[in-house]
Amino acid sequence: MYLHNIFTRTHSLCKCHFVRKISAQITERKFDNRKYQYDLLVIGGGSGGLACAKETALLGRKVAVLDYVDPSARGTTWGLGGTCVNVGCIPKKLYHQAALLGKAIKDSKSYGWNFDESKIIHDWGTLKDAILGHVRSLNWGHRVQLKQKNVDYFNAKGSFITRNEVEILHKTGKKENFSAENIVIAVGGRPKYPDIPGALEYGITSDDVFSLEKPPGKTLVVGGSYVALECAGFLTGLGFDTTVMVRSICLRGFDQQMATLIANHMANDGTKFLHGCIPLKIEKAADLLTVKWESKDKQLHEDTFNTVLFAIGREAYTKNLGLEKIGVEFHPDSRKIVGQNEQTSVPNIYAIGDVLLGKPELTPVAIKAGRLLSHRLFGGSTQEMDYENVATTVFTPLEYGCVGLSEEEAIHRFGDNQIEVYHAFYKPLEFSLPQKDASQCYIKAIVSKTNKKIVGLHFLGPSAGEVIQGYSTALRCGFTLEHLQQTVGIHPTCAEEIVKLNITKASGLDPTVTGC
Ligand code: FAD
Ligand code: NA7
Repeated sequence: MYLHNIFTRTHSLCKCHFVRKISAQITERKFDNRKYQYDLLVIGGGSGGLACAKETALLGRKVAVLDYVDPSARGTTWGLGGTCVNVGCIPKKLYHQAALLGKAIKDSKSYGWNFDESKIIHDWGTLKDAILGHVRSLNWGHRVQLKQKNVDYFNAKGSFITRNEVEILHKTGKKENFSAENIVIAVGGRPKYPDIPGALEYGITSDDVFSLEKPPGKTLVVGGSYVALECAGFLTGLGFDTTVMVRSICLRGFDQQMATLIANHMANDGTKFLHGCIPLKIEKAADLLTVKWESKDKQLHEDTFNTVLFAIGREAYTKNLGLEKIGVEFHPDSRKIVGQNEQTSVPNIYAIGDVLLGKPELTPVAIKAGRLLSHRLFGGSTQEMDYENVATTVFTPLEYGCVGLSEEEAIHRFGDNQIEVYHAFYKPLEFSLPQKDASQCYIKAIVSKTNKKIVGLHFLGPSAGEVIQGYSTALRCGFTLEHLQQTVGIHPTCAEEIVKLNITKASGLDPTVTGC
C-alpha cells in the first residue's frame, strides 16, 4: 500500500527520476530505525572498493568508503582511486605508449618521414607531468562520482574495532568510529622489498617510478614479474640503460614459452638481463647506488646504477586492519584474505580485489567482483563472480595477451596427450617497411582433444590487449577449434592470424606464416 501510494503520487515524473525517488523514500524509511550508521562500509577506495560502494548507493543503500594511502618508503603518495589509477595500469600504459611512440618515430623514416634523428630527445619531466596531470583528473573524477552517487567518502584509514565497527583515522589525526551492517575489505596490496641492506633506504618500487622528479637514468629492475618486465620495457624504450635481474624464471604463472619469447624480444630491444641472480646489498656513494649480487654459480658481482627498482611481488595491505581481533581468516605469509564468494570467515565481512587469496590481481576482476557482491547483498541477485577465463595483457614492448590456460596448466589439467596446440609465427604487415624483426610474433591456441574446446589462447604482437579481449567472451561461450577455423579474418591485420591457425605443434611442421 505504501509503495502503491508513492507510485501514484509520482506518476508524472520520468522513469529514472521516479525509481530514484522511490528508492530514496524506501531507504529513508529503513534508515529511521537502522541499527548501524551504514548499510555498507568499504575500506579501500581502489578499483574494487569504489565499484562496490557506487553500485550499492545506486541500489538505494547508505554507504561510506574510506581511502587512505600510506606513503611509500620514498615518501610517494597519491589520490583517490587506488593502485590502478595512481601507480598501476594507467600510468604504466601511458609510459608504455610513450615508449612505443619513440619507436614509431624511428619506424616512420621508412614510411617517408624525413628528420634529423640526432635531434630527437625525450623529456622525462614533460611526460611525468602530463601523466600525473591525467591521474589527478581521474582522482577528481572519482570524488565527483562518489558525491553524485551519495556515497560518503572519507580520506581516512580504517581498522576494525568489532565485526560491525571501524575506527576511522583522519589525516588530521582525528579519530571517530563508524558502525555498519556489512563491511567490505578492499585494501589491495603494496609492493614488497627484499630483506637486504640498503633496499628500503635506496630502492624504489612501482609506487615511485611513475612520479620520479628526475629521470631514472641507468636502472636495475629486480624481479621477473610482469610489473618488472613492463617497467623495464618502457624504461628501455625511453632510452634508459636498463637491466633486469631475474632470480629464476620470467613471468611465473604465465605460459613459459610465451615468457621466453617476451624476454628474448626485450633483450633484442636493448634491455639487459641478469638471469639466475639475487641482490645482496645496495650502498650509496654520492648519487650512485652500488649493487652487489650473487649469480647461480655463487660468484659475486657488482655494478653501479642511478636507480634500483624492486618489482618482486606485492603483499596484501592487511597488517594494521585488526583482522586477528575480529577473526577474519588470512594467509599467514601473503596476509591475503581467505574467502569463498568474497565472503570472509566472518559472516558480515567481505573481501574483494587484490586482497583476496588466489584470485587474478587485475582491475576489471576487482570491479566486477565488487559490483556482483553489491547486487548479491542488496539487489536480491545470486550471481557469483567467475574468476575463470579472465583475459589479461602484459604491456611489454611486444605486447602479450592471453586468455584461459597456459600450455603447462593445460597439460597439468588434462594430460600431455589430451591437448593439441595450434601455433604460428607471423609477421605484422607494419613491420615490413622498417624491416623489423618479427621472430617473436607468435600465436598459439591450446585445444582439448576430448571436446575440441579451446582452453587457452596466447598472442604475442602489437595491440595484444585489443586482439585478445573478445576471445574471453568466446571462451565463455564454449569456443571450439571448429568455431575458430570457420571464422573469416579481417585482412590485413595481425588478429587474422589467429583465425588462420592450422598447424599443430605435434606435426613438427614449420609454423611460420608465409603470404596472405
Ligand atoms: P587497490 O586498487 O590497490 O585499492 C586499495 C586502496 O585501499 C588503496 O587506495 C589503498 O591505499 C587503500 N587502503 C589500504 N588500506 C587502507 C585502510 N586501512 N583504510 C583506508 N584505505 C586503505 N591491472 C590490470 O587489470 N591491468 C593492468 O595493466 C595493470 N597494471 C598494473 C601495473 C602495476 C605497476 C601494478 C602495481 C598493478 C597493475 N594492475 C593492473 C593491477 C591493478 O592495479 C590491481 O589489480 C587493482 O588496482 C586492484 O584493485 P583493489 O581495489 O583490489 O585495490
Ligand atoms: P609475482 O608474480 O609474485 O612475481 C614476483 C617476482 O619477483 C618473481 O619473478 C620472483 O621470482 C621475484 N622475487 C620475489 N622475491 C624476490 C627476491 N627476494 N629477490 C629477487 N627476486 C624476487 O608478482 P607480480 O606482482 O608481478 O604478479 C602478481 C600476480 O599477477 C601474479 O599472480 C601473476 O599471475 C599476475 P621467483 O619466480 O619467485 O623466483
